Amino acid sequence: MINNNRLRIAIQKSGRLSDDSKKLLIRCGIKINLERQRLITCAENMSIDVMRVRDDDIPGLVMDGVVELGIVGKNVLEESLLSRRAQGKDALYEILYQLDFGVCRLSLAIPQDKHYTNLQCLNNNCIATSYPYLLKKYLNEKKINFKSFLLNGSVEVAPRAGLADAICDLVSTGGTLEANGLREVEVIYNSNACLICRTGNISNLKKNIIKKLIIRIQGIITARESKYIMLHAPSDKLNEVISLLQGAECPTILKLAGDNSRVAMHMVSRESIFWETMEKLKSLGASSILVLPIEKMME
Ligand code: PRT
Ligand code: ZN
Repeated sequence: MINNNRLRIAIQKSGRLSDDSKKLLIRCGIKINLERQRLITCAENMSIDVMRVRDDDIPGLVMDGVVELGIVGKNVLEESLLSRRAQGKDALYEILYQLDFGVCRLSLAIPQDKHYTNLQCLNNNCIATSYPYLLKKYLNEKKINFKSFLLNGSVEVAPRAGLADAICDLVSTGGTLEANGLREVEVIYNSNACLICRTGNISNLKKNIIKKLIIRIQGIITARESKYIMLHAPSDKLNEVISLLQGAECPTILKLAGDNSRVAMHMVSRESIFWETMEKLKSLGASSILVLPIEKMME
């Protein structure tokens, strides 16, 4: 039985977004036991219920007001939005946060040996896809005639099976396309997971929990992208060291016991530190260079 005073969040039950979605909620401090195969799990320490469903159902659950929040790929969200609009249904939601997982692109791909110079080469082709609305939007804008062939899985085998001339499917590494003798010719949509919220009446109680969650998510994501750097540097090279660490905030400079020519520097960098940067620091005379992950951040 759903308690209406509790904030409801829908995440993917099992698939590419489920682990990252679960981890994000847990790192936000929500205590949930997702071991049991339940549709709805109640958090022990906050007024939050987590609903685990197929990713395709998440936009509808948010837009129809069954849950307040959802974590879903923008590809699924946009397809569902276009499909609802085509059926004359409302699509009321807002994207609260772009998440740093589920990164992929929806692309057009053709058999390796098929001639291709530009989109016109796909004129009057039959294109297999699970995303007919996104495909139609893109090709209509480019004034390309085509026929779409709806497949909900194994889209990449369609050309070989003689079902289509080309495909429009999600790509991340490109390995699946290559293994199926296909090549990517156009990216039609870039996607990542996002946190969405339904619009309309939401009680102040729930709004406050949502605000708190967003601040925590922001803290987790900036912490993930940031690093804590500690190093020893020659006192006369401080400016050069700082200019190498572009993403770093004002460093803390500390004296080193028994060494007046060098100082210890501590700083938070908003960017990843690559081996190349560490090598340059070393050549400036820096030593004991430590790059540490940060767990949480609040500004
Ligand atoms: O059961 P349910 O409906 O919940 O899951 P699903 O099978 O529909 O979705 P799932 O778990 O496969 O993907 C969920 C979401 O993850 C997608 O909607 C995207 O937002 C995101 N995502 C990120 C991906 C990929 N990367 C991805 N590579 N979804 C699918 N793929 C598939 C793609 O369809 C192709 O078959 O992986 C293959 C290509 O991968 P590469 O690495 O070989 O290019
Ligand atoms: Zn799905």
